[in-house]
Amino acid sequence: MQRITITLDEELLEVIDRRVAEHGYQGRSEAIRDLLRNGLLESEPLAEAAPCVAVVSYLYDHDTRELPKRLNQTFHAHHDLTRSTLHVHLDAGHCLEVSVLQGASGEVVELSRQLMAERGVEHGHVQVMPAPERH
Ligand code: NI
Repeated sequence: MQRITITLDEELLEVIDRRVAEHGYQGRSEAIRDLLRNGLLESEPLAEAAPCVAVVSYLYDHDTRELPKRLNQTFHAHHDLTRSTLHVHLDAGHCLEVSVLQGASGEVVELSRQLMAERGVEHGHVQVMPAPERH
């Protein structure tokens, strides 16, 4: 085990200290180690060809120019990867969508990035899980 020094702002330290107390950690080091492990695991990508399923969620402003149309076109262009999309009209102008994608990891990740990069799409999040091949 090695000891390192990191610099964090007060605000972040307060969040970490709350987490230490709430989760019953022995100290800050243990909590930070856990957070680092989770963060590093999450970013460990699957092989491009590996079959996966993904949950993509995002919020958008319905009135952003042509956005609903552009999203719809993107999904149709990749209908082979799209299993289902849940659309919630949050209020008069905002929509929340949750899409389930399935296919080769490389293509699924590419499509989810394309969706989240659309102008007007906010709070994009994607969770990729290994899955068996589609039958
Ligand atoms: Ni809507």
